[in-house]
Amino acid sequence: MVSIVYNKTFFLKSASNISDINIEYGVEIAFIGYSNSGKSSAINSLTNQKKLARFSKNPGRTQLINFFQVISNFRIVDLPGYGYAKCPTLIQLKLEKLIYNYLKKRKPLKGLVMLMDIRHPLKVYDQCIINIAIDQNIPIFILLTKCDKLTLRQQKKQFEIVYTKLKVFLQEVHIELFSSFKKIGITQLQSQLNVWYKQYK
Ligand SMILES: Nc1nc2c(ncn2[C@@H]2O[C@H](COP(=O)(O)OP(=O)(O)O)[C@@H](O)[C@H]2O)c(=O)[nH]1
Ligand SMILES: [Mg+2]
Repeated sequence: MVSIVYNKTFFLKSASNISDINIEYGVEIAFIGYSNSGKSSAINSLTNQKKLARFSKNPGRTQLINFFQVISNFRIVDLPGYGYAKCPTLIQLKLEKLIYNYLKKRKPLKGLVMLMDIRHPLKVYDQCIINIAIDQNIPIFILLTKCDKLTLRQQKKQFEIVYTKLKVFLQEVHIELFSSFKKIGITQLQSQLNVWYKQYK
């Protein structure tokens, strides 16, 4: 079992277009989800850094693809959050296109970590992204975020609902309860990233 040190992760670059990325080697794992789903907090928890992926109370501001280097040939990628209500339509469309192009064209992309607020899982955009991932053969690891907001019983119920829906069309369904606040699911997330890295490096 490879064990990777995540707390040395550093910001590498941002891109507003996939043709600007110009790094074609190594393994990339992208974090995807609605704005406010807890993406930046999850990346901060994963790497045990307070401000690596800045999280803000003003979601939707992050309209770029942000690359973080874990080790020399392994990156995690913070994709723009989708579905931010206050975001103007034109920007929303541009973001959707950016995300779509990234998922369709990015060769180093080997896995998706999809974050969904445990209280509102599998919304419209989530379903679209899952369909694209299936179509592109990109494995998905699902985090049901902010699980600290629910009782254990409610968490289990939400988990079952998501699992039941997804097992119909996903060959393997990987779902974890996650909380950045309570540090739940972080070692499971690290283990999955280790597996993907080992598999594709
Ligand atoms: N209760 C709870 N709130 C969280 C957790 N993670 C993030 N949040 C809150 O959810 C909001 C959005 O978080 P952020 O990481 O910026 O989400 P992003 O827009 O997906 O990057 C912030 O107000 C966070 O404080 C968590 O594990 N538990
Ligand atoms: Mg964010």
